[in-house]
Amino acid sequence: MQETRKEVLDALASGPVSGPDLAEELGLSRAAVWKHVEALREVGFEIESDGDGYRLAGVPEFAGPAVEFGLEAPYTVEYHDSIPSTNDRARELATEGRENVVVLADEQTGGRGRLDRAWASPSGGVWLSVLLRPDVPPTETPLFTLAAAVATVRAAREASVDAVIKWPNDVLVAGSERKLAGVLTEMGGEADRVDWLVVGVGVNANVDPATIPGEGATSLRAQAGDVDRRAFTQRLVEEFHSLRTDPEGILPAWRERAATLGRRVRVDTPGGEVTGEAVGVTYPGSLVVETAGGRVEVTAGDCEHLRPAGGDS
Ligand code: BT5
Repeated sequence: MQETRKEVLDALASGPVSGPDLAEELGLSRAAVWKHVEALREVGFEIESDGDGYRLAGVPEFAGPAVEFGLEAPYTVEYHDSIPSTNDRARELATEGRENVVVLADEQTGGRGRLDRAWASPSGGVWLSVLLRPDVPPTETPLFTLAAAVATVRAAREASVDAVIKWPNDVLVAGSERKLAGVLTEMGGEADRVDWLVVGVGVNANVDPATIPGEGATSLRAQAGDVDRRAFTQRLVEEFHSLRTDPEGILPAWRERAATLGRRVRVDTPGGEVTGEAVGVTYPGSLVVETAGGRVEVTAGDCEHLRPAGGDS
């Protein structure tokens, strides 16, 4: 949101404030104040005016300005009711030189998972992509995927859903293999330098799992009832931001919430299948698997949990 509009909104939130007072406080003309108020009303903010002045009476449930309002992280939010893929849009913004943008959608018509798999994205979800230009080598990008998974788990837990992480990018409901969210990280750059990074997170928020093809999906709605998507998205983005600005904390936080550690796993990697016990995760996000033939570090692949934690060995 434009800076002045944000200031007007902040002033209205602690209102009531009269038009002339607001104009003086922000160094604007009264006509300009009125224009900002109208523009905010147009995007869904409820602004009441009476004898005492203007006052913010309601914030729209889910839209860019609403998510940006009160967001304690330095990102602008570009919202779409419907878009093919927020990752594709963020990549487009990357070619325009932008950074620190969250592309957010209510519905995606061409959502993507890893390896070009389809990602079902009906209306009611939280489908978002964060565009960054971090000063890191490409080898470090898996850390951002892990950070996004941790941030999603934290936001889900605040929404009363006990979420855990399956390496590398799935968020599941604890004690099950039901998938609540996934992360798709994409980057552009050179061998030793990242130019842009797009971290896409898809969360089945207020959606009915029956509308998601295939087995094994669940949603925040199915687990704990509808969530306030505005608050949820803000928590997710804020947690992600605080993790990425303190990268040392990412692996410990991930380990704390990992469902994969201590489990027997089968990982389908580009170099073949790896089966054994997942015993750790190491920088920058590789899974350490104790196999019959010794320890193997896996940097990428699809992981399957072979039996429940604490099960028979
Ligand atoms: C992922 O892929 O888990 C990454 C998903 C990332 C989606 C976000 S939404 C915002 C941004 N914009 C995009 O276009 N993408 C990102 P993967 O691990 O490959 O899992 C894909 C598999 O999960 C599919 O093959 C299905 O089996 C299953 N699946 C598809 N849609 C699902 C959903 N909504 N919930 C749970 N599982 C789903």
